Amino acid sequence: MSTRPAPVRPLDAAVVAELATAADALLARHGSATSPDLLADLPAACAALSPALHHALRPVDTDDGLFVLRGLPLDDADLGPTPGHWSTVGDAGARWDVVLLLVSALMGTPIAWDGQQDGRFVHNIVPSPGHESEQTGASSSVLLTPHTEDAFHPGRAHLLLLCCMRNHDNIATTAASIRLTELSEQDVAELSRPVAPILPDDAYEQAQRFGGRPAPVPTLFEGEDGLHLRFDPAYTPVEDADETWRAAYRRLEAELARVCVAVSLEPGDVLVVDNDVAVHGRVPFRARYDGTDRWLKRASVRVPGRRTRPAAEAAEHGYGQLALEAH
Ligand SMILES: O=C(O)CCC(=O)C(=O)O
Ligand SMILES: [Fe+2]
Repeated sequence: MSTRPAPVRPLDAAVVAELATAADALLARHGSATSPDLLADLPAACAALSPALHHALRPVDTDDGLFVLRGLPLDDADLGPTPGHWSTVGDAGARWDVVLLLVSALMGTPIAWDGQQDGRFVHNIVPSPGHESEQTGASSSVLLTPHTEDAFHPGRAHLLLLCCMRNHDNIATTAASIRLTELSEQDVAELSRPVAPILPDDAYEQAQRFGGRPAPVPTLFEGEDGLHLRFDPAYTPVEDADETWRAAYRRLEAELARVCVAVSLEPGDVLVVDNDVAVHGRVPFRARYDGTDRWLKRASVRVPGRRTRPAAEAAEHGYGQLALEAH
């Protein structure tokens, strides 16, 4: 794992105050962070924000495929206890849901999934009893292996946003960019062939019930601005693939491990990951289950007009999963 620090975009006091004021006004007007009217109001709210704030939320512009937005003040005492499961969060940290929705809408269009966390646009990532060793955000005791978010789905997000509520034990999110890897031309060509499918992950209720085997998809593909990836080894039946492809896949895994950075998020940090360029994961940790556990809020964003993916993805089915766009 590389010890390079993750790129940080500091927010100045004026921009922080503007974002907080806009979030508070939206929440006051609509009463709840999950209000459909609030979602519909996001483009108008963003249009009223300053050029400085728009500039701060310009596209990801680093080879790391990510940046950390830092400077939003979060007072731990205002938060209340970390919930033990996403389904019991209710309105806890609602102001931060709205901050994250504004940041999302400044960068693109927030999306939600019919079958995940009740269709909420902002997910809560907390360790949950009984889920310790899953490959989902609710786990803790196992390494969450680096993955493209919602890799199985052709409608997956272009950007993944993780906002840190609480992280007393400095548990790192990990991220690795395809742009920093060194792979031979043969390996890139091999991994650009559609050889193995990616199965839906355990966080999706309906997709689990969907019968039939999904089609094989390419792991790597050239887009407008360079190489991109769609990678989720924990849900890829690699053992069914031929040995030449598997060897190339192993070399990709090793390269991603070599360039991987560990980002220990601080309260108020928003990590923005380009989901076409970088994969992300998390180191293992011991959950506390005492109301002081690590707690992240997560949003998924599509960038209208972005052409980074193979045209063939348009023909993939979506497993009955409905992606809902905020506006
Ligand atoms: O807990 C983390 O740092 C990342 C978890 C994750 O993969 C996600 O929320 O998509
Ligand atoms: Fe993830």
